Amino acid sequence: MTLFSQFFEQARLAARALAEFGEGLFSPTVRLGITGLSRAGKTVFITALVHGLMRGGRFPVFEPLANGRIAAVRLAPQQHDAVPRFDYENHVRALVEERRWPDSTRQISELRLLIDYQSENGAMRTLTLDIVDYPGEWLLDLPLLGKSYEQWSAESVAQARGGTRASLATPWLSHLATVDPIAPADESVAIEAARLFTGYLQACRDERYAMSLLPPGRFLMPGDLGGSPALTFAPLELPEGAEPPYGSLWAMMRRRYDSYREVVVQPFFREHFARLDRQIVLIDTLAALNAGPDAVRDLQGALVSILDCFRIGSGGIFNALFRPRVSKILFAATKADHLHHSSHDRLEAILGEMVSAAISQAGFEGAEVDVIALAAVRATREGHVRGEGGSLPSIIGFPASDETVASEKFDVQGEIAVFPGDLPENAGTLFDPNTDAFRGLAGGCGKSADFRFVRFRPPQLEQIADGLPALPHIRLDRAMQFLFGDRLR
Ligand SMILES: Nc1nc2c(ncn2[C@@H]2O[C@H](COP(=O)(O)OP(=O)(O)O)[C@@H](O)[C@H]2O)c(=O)[nH]1
Ligand SMILES: [Mg+2]
Repeated sequence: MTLFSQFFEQARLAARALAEFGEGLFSPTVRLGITGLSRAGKTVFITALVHGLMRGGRFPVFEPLANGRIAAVRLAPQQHDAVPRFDYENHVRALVEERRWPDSTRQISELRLLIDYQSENGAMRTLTLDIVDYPGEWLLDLPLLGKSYEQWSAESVAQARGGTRASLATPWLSHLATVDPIAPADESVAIEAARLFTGYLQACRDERYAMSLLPPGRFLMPGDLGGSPALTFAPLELPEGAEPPYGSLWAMMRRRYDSYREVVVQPFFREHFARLDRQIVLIDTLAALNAGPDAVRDLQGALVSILDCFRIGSGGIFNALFRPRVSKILFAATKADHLHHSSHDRLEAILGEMVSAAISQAGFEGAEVDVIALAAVRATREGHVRGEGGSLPSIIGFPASDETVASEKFDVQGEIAVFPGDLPENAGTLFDPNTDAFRGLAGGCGKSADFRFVRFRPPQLEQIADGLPALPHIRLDRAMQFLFGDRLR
């Protein structure tokens, strides 16, 4: 970015901040970002939160509701006309009436809620809560803004050759070996390279491997850009210190990488990310534990990248492009209902360990950060099953129809009880770099993996006089209190 365009950005942001500040004086607004990698639980979280607020769910820790200060919660037309609306009505129907998990979304979307409440001094007020759902994959693109195509290529190729990734990258790497970067640009070579590279990224995301750190984010979550030239590029193996010959494949790939940064990455950070006030980052910690130590390390790397986006006052190119104004960030381990409650605190401790390591690695300062283990929707109840060592704390629920355990498909109609495995008391043992700390599915051990978390169907609800009640949850109220409870005082 040139100096002039940086200056222009700064001026534009300052003008906008002033305008939004003025607006905020009349109607207080919180823009709450909900992010997380695909399948972390964003859609379920937003649906359960909105449904719970509108139906007056059981939220003892969410103070304004518990104290009866919330008079009404309603949906309102959103602020931005060009952003898709979060499809709340369809998602809630799926979850509550049809007892199936909502369809996954691959886009940014918004939903506006108006909360009428009585302030602590007795006055009636309305808080506007703008909920913004966006793919966490897109946050992982931030580092690309500071990297040339050549740097990114070298790093991506090196990364693909190490650890678990190597075997998954074979088809792409063998193609790469046949590509001459200084040959004349050829669209069909670019398409094939992008296809194989995307295939490699997708294989890494597969639940057996559950890798997290996989930029460019739009290759996995294209939004509305699938198939466009800005997404049709891939790393090349390049001679060091040289410049691409005019008209070469290398030159074309570099141009597309640069467009990706300009037309995709920068607008996202400027138009959406920079406007958030509060943020929850949903993390499927259990999926990483399921997959094994490599996935846990990879998730750790992704957390560092994510925190980098929220760093205030880091200077340089990022701050010229946007100033994060998020004042509170909550990292949440989702799907805690896959564990017996005796393990909820342990799950929180595991994520807490990862987040504090990421905070020191990223040299993070800025927002207030907290960590929680939650289930936006509780799909299970608890019980005990008899095992070899006596009675084991287990969870009971209806297995999702497509669920398999150690490659055996469930064909049961009724409920099942599962012992999901014990999380370690000392979270540190999971991150010991000197040992393969535990066994996961990526190791190919299937049945002997240390943890195996089963997917359940959403819970059955008892009909009440005026429809279906709010969904059961675990600690959703604590998350709400942290994220916007203070704005309802
Ligand atoms: N048991 C349980 N499963 C959940 C919960 N949240 C998400 N899931 C599961 O995770 C899947 C992905 O969730 P979704 O909200 O679509 O993820 P997104 O891609 O981040 O929007 C769902 O289809 C459910 O199977 C939860 O609170 N409890
Ligand atoms: Mg979603």
